[in-house]
Amino acid sequence: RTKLTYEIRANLAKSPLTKRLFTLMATKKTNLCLAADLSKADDVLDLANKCGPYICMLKTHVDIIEDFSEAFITNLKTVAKKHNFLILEDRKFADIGNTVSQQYGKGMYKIASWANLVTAHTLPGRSIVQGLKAGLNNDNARKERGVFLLAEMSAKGNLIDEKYKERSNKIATEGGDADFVSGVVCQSSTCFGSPGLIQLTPGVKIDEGVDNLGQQYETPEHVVKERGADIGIVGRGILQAANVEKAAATYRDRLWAAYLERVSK
Ligand code: UP6
Repeated sequence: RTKLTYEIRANLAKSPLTKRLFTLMATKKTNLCLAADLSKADDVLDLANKCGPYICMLKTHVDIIEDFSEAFITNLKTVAKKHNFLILEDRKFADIGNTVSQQYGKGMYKIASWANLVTAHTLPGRSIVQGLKAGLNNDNARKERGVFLLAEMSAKGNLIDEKYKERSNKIATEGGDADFVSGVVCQSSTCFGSPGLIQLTPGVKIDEGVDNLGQQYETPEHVVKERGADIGIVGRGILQAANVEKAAATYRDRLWAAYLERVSK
């Protein structure tokens, strides 16, 4: 899987949205996902405007935003269209299907109406994917939607073991949900083998190390070449830079160069 180009893998993807993401990465030449972990709507929009040209996806935690409004979503969608990136709401759903379907489609945020992609834990089993699908109402069901399933975490001391990882892989690759699962959030190339799925890897920073709350970082080159990341997620590496636009360009360049090297060998 990790030796194939994104163009080839676009043709192997089973969901139209995954194909679209692979193609977007290949044409825009970026495998950078920016984690926009800011608490003011305007700050997220400003960041998205500045870094938009360098990213394939913007990752949100909508429940961090203090002044959330429908206007924010309208504006975010406009910026996403202008700069050609997808929106991933990192909700990390983890409940029974019936609850998840409501959390996805209803409430204040109506995530299913605007997020191209979401994340979910595999802890509840396959029903979590079915619950998400059930959360798409008639209107949203016509839009392209997908989920990334968590099979590993970057947090130090997390409880995920080999068996959990293997079983998560099965949920992602087997069964009838290939049209909805876009990939896996994980830390190693052994998480799954299917070339039609995308590996999303957080915990990426030029200065590797650990933060004071257990987040573990590896360099862009390490996550792409040694850990099998197809897309690297970068938050504070960019957010805390003096110039976010310049930092986004640097991360894009380094992640992309690592990918080119990986597929050329
Ligand atoms: N994230 C992780 N590790 C995981 C899963 N998700 O860090 O295993 C998410 C966090 C955060 C981003 O929720 O939004 O990726 C990482 O941000 P950082 O680069 O600022 O640490």
